[in-house]
Amino acid sequence: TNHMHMLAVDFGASSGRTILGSWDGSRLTVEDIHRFANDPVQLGTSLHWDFLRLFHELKRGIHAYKQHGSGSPASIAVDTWGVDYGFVDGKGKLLGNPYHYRDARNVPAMEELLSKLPDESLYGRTGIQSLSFNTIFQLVAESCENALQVDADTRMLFMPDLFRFYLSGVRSTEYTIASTSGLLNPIARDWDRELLNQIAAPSSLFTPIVMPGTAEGHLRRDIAEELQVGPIPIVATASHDTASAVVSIPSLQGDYAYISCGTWSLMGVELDEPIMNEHARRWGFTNEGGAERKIRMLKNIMGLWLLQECKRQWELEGEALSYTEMQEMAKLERGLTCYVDPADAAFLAPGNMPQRIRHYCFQTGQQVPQTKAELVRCIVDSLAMMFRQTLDEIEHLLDRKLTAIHIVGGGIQNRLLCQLAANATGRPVIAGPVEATAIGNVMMQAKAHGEVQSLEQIRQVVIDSFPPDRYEPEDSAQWREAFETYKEVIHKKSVRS
Ligand code: ADP
Ligand code: LRH
Repeated sequence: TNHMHMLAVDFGASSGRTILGSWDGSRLTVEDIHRFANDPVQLGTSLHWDFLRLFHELKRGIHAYKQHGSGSPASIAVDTWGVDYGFVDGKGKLLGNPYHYRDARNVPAMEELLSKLPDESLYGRTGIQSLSFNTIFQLVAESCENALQVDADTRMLFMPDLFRFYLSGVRSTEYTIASTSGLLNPIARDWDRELLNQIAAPSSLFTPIVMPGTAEGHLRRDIAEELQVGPIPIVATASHDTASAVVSIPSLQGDYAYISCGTWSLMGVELDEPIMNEHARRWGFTNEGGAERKIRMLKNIMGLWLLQECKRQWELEGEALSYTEMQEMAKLERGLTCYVDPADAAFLAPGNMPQRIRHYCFQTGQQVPQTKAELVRCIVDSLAMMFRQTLDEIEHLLDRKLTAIHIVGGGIQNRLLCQLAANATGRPVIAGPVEATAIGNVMMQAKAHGEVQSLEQIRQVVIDSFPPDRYEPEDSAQWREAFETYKEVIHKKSVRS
């Protein structure tokens, strides 16, 4: 093989990046060529993504590649966060601006649907945990606003499909992103038509589903002319960011849990078939689709969102801190003094996070964190505890012990979190790669080009190309004891509310 260049465009919920992947036939190197913020916009009473700006950044990334001077890339692929979508009419016009999954309209829509269709039966059909922002509930909200009464040529496209459509003109739905919607049958890996009927979504809205690693069309001629590049092939990669992240876990064993750690912490295991029993439902596990027909059985843990919102609040107050500073100050704290339940619905919407965390601690009769350092430490301790609890639940569901925790994504730059995750779980934490999502995105493009054949082969490439860091568990006895306190606090709160 000659050197091959591929562009991965990874839109995270907090920031996006264009990564250049260079493949030499056995190893991959990656290089950032463009980075940008992804700031949602509150417009009137609604919270939206700024799709036009994001599409502009996508083009700027392709332009940056051109400046880089490496000739035409072999392909481009886009991945994004889960669940969100837009509508495109028969003429290719975007109808409205895509909503942000944290928009307030989803909670009542979820309650409305669950009052007609109990969670047990919904979960039994889809294997997806009922979170208010799942596409299915968003569509119920659309339906209440009569927004699903569209003409027969209109299609719903998930965010990566939407970007791909505006790059290539092809309207299709990639499997891993569709699997986040709560609209698929996880065994058939296809739309659950009966369910679509039940929520009054016209079946004409939904396009055929393609599997990740499929080349589909080329960069539209008008964009190619605008950017003065050639007819670059466009690939449908594992276009749910978490699915691409899981593709690049550097292990060939099956005895670990992974955490894809960014805005969210997605913790779980890779399986061949979903686990959809009553324990899995009650504990909040979801069964999303992975590359190579795998199932990602995982839990959506609120994650570093809690830190992001503290950081944003402190900026508003004119006391900006970097993530590095936040982490350094929290490291000096004693720790294990107070906890929040990261899954508490009070933390989902954007807002004054320090105040909400103090309120939670006050309500649960704990020491209330006063300083910024105490607040950050409370969040990181709580996340580590939730990882421990989730590990226990996964081991129970699988009926076997797991020997390591793999953490990938931007969150591994929080070294304190990695160490505390090891302490809390009593397992070594293997951290990296930091750009797991973009790497998975690129390697699924390589697969579409026939450069690699299997998930094992891809993971061997990641092992050879991106050596991870390792954290050994410390202070195990102290953490075991503290875990009992954490569980009491969480339990007390959930019983009261
Ligand atoms: P997403 O894809 O969801 O937008 P990323 O994978 O980019 O998220 O990870 C973003 C998170 O990484 C931030 O919320 C922050 O907590 C963490 N992070 C980024 N840079 C640093 C840093 N220098 N030190 C510690 N944590 C960091
Ligand atoms: C993480 C993520 C996660 C959820 C959420 C909405 O970026 O994709 O897996 O789906 O966003």
